[in-house]
Amino acid sequence: MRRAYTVHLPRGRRLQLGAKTLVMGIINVTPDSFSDGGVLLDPAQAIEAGVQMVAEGADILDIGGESTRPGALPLSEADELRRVIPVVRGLASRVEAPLSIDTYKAAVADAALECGAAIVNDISGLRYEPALAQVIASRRAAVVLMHTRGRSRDMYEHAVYHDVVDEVRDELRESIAFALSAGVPPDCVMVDPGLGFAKQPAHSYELLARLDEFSELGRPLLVGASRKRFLGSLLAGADGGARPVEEREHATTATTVLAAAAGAWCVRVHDVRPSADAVRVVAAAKAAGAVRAAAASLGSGAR
Ligand code: PMM
Repeated sequence: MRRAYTVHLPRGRRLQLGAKTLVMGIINVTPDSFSDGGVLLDPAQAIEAGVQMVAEGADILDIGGESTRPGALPLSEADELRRVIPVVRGLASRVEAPLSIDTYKAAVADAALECGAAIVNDISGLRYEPALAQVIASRRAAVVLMHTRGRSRDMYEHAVYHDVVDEVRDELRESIAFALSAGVPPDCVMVDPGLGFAKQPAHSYELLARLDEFSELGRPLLVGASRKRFLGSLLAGADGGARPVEEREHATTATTVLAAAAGAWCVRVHDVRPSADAVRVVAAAKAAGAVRAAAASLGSGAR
């Protein structure tokens, strides 16, 4: 059964997470992200891309300045601020959709929240910079706690699990406990299993297959599969080479359907329209199923 959640955002705003899975559009202001690096380095272009994503059905925009692709090197705080802040500021004045800042750095999150962002999307689940938790608490922001292990440069060394779902869930539970201990209210917290992060392809598929088991955490679930390596390697061509990133869109839509059907509250994607359409189809089918179930239970009650 899909739970409805209300996530509290700064300035008295709320995100209602109901029957339809939300779509988070990705704006990577980076020269080197694995899927779209270099496309949106110019702030004006990144802002236009965000406006377009909202027109195509994005409910949230996620702005990031540091690539987290495997092997990527960390970016300085000053460079990250230079990349993301003009985009956050520009989009805050152009779109109603809540803005999320994809960073693990406390100073970058603080500046982005000051300029109008409402959500911090931390790929490290508050492990890289624990001080980020206080920033989120004091700004009354919402947070996505994603699961990973190690750093981008060495994450695959840590991709060893006995039961990937149990272990990811336990490690997310620790991140949630840490956030709450820093004063982040429970209804500001969302979780993400971190597909592809310190996961081999088989781990990502197992997580996708067992997403419903994350409902035990009692927090809304975000799923980010868009264009990831585990899709590219599955769809390898006859030459054995992975499917290029720009040809992974149909596979990404398949993951959106799986996530929505499993009750995820949000999917994070590069190409908004296909996923925005897909979540509407899943919501309509689920609503029809609910009507049928209600009618059946009324019928059995009458007998
Ligand atoms: N994936 C990437 C970056 N940030 N954040 C969350 N919450 N979940 C993800 O799966 C995730 C993320 C890497 O993909 P990108 O470089 O295309 O943004």
